[in-house]
Amino acid sequence: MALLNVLQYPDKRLRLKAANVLVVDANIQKIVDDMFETMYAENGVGLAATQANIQQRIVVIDISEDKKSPLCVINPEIIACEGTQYEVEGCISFPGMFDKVERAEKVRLRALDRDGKSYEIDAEGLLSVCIQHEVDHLDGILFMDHLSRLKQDRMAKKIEKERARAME
Ligand code: GNR
Ligand code: NI
Repeated sequence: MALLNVLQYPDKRLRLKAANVLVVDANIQKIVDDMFETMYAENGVGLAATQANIQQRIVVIDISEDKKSPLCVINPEIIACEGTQYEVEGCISFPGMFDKVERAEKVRLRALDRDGKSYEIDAEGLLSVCIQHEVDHLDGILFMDHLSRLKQDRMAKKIEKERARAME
């Protein structure tokens, strides 16, 4: 297993669109395992391959307290959604940035597991938010894109300032 480097905004590679996984083979399983290790090391509840500069439709999620409920999500499809919720989100690619985002309240997810087997689950609350946040990443969409232009500009400026300070 190995830790992967996580891209940080404003890295343009976060905007790349990931391609479907054609076969879930040992190569893909290695990426999945490395992504879980990286997500746990970063204290995240999810990680999309795009964040690790891998342009394949692979996501790992674990929203449990004890971090013993890994969910492997390959080629995710949100096949139904219902309602709306408005909750605070963060992102490993935006350290220290948080804001409320409007999402569907419930989603039905279809995906492949680590063995390449298709499954479907219904999700609500944080799991539903996380699924939508991660599928966005695979399409090059970031949580800040859901904010008002004013909030986007403020967040970009704040990040720019912090980067400038870190360079001193
Ligand atoms: O760790 C994460 N926490 C989180 C909290 C609220 C809504 C979404 C998330 S996802 C984030 C990890 C991450 O950046 N995944 O792409
Ligand atoms: Ni994220």
